Amino acid sequence: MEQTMELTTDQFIRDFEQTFNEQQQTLLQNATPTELFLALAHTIRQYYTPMWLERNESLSARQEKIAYYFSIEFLPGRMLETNLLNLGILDTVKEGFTQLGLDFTAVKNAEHDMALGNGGLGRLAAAFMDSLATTGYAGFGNGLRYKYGLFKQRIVDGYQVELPDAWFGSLGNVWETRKDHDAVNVRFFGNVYMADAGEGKLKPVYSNAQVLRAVPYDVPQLGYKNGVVNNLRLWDVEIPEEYELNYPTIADRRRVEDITAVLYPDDSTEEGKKLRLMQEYFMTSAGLQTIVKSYLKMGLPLEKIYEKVSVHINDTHPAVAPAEFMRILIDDYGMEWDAAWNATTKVMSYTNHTILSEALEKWSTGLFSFVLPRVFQIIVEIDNRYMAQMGAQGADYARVENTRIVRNGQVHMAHLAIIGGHSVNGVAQIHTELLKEDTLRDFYALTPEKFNNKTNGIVQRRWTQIAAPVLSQTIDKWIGFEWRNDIHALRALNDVVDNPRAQNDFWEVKQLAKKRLADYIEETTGVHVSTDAIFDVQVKRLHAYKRQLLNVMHIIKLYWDIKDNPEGDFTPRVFIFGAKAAPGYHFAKSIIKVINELANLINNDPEIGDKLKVVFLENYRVSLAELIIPAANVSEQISLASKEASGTSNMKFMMTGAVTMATLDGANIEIRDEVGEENIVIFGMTKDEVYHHYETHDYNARYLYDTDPVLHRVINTFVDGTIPRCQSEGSEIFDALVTYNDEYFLLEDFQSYVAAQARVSALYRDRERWMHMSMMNIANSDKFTSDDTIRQYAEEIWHLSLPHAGRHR
Ligand code: DL6
Repeated sequence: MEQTMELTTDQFIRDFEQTFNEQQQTLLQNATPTELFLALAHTIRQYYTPMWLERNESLSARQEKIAYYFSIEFLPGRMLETNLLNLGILDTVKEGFTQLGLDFTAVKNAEHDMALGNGGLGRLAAAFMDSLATTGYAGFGNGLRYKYGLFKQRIVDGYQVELPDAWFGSLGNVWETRKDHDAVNVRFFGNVYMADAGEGKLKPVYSNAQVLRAVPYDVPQLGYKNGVVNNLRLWDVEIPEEYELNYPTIADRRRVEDITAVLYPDDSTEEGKKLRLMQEYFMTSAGLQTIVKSYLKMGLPLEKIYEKVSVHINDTHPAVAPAEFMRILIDDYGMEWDAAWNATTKVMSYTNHTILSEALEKWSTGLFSFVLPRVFQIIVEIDNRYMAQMGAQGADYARVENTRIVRNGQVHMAHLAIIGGHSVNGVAQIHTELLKEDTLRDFYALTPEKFNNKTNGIVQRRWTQIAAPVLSQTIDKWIGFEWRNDIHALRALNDVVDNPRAQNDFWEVKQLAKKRLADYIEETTGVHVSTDAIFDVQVKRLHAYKRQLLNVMHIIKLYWDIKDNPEGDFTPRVFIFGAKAAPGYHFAKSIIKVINELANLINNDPEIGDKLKVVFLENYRVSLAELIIPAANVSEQISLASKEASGTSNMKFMMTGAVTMATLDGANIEIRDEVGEENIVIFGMTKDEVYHHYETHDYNARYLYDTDPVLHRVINTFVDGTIPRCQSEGSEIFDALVTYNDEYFLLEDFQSYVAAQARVSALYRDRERWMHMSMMNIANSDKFTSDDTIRQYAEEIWHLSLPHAGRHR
């Protein structure tokens, strides 16, 4: 049943003014957007706090099973509007602000993005938090309370410059509540040996360990109009009072505070690696300790903890969880190994988010046993028992050897997550198939029953109702309001995709979004772009496999086409990029530099004019995505087939009416299945063709470069001085593409990409056809709701019941 707050505008104004007066002690009209934001956030806190308390009480009274989602990243972006929307009071509050003569947009923009994530992985975790609350399932997040997010990106002379992202800043996190009573200790380093504990049992004895205090801060996760409030628990580190003397200087204390200072500290040094491992263990141990404690409060037997608790390992960062859980059950609560192992494997489940082996974490046994000596002992024991058990079952020796946890001096974290759990899932159909066939094929052969697929999803409410309010109103106009509560109702739009008046409305909506973005582009980069042009967008992390460079090569081709024939009949395009490169990823940073210099060249060439523009928007983040995505005509999803596990921006673009330019990779394939072949533009090799090259070693990039004159000219452009101020970056790119045989097959896919882009230009000129495609994308995007994805996790992996029925389905 829908449960929105009963709140009149007058009541809101009274509540807001009272909170503001108590907090700020100044006149409303003199207040800065930040002061207004703080007062508004505190007003909202008063609204949801009773629901939060009630939720916690009812979950424990009913002894509900809870799933805990452990993730090193959570990327919610701004929370203000989501909280208002989910409480059902967004319009009331906006109206209240209008009546008070205050600018709601300025206040909303005063909130810093909660940027505890890097990209898709963290955004997915945040989406799942929203969807868990919205569907009503008891699913809680567990992560770290970083003071600095990934990094703030500035572009200086075309180069990426990384600045600390002080999102936490002086305001802190207005949404959080410190839960002191749930603080626990976490132990690192030292020596450990097993001593006789009587009754034939052993207990660990530690010496010289470092003990740190983990203090939780809870951030409420509100369901959409259903009164449900779940919890995202973020851990912070403190020095326990009894150990204060060990940290006499500020520098000593800072070293401890580093554990929750920054997301993904540089791990190119041993110190950096150590810090990351400490971060991962810190949040995992603290989370698991409190989970066991709160389970025991129910008075139920610990061996049956799996009946009330699921722990989900999101990517390999929290993959120490099975070993730590074993440690807690055995060392802290005296459980026998077999009972503990039975409980552990039933509690744990794991999502893999990549087939790139470098992203599947491994730790050297030296470092691991130094930082976590007792956990290492347990891992070795798990590994030995695994080998023995598999041997006893007569499993293929080579397979067992390939899947063991401790191997060649390394601890393989993905292996621990798989062996120590009951479920492994990929995040799109093709990705799960690849895990089974390739990346994890030995595991699949040994334990096929553990494998399943859960295609990613997005919080469509954020990408429509918040990011694209005018689009949302237009959908209301044509199919009514039901889709706002039940996204599957969006399919009614299929009936009007060829209605000329509807097409016109949706065209105008896109033009408005493009105008908003064009203004932002002009304001931030000084580049004027015409909204008559196709807005062609690629926003995502910068990585060679995502092939931003293929996009660049096509832009260079267009540049030469116009230069060769300035009077030709071109369909104008604005290419928009947004991307952060990992600080240590040199090649990705070179691509950023080249994009910026190419943009300078093109944007300042009067002969090119409005036919072609290139824009790189700095500091891509959730709030910027909310501006960019609804304004896109074309969504670039051009990774090498097999490499993008799923992608989620592809889903956001689809649902706001962009047409996808796609390889058959990740969730693009499922998007094609939903919209139909004729409403998406597919190009490039299939994953089987890619694998064929891997098997036959027959790929020859230099041959393509030598024999295709267009490619030849495009690639030479990187090094012949046409693009100024990037000689060394251009050479690096040339070498990657030609000298080192083009790891991601850009040259092979180039002509097919160019042809597909030419099709896009022709299609865009046929407005009826284009609007049909665009609206078909919106109308058929419901499959990608994270509400349905999370239902599948809840039902098929975590086996949760529905304590509070969300009304949406
Ligand atoms: O599952 C969320 C997201 C996928 O949509 C992306 O395709 C995938 O690249 C990303 N994976 C990661 C893990 N590390 N790497 N690379 O971020 O997960």
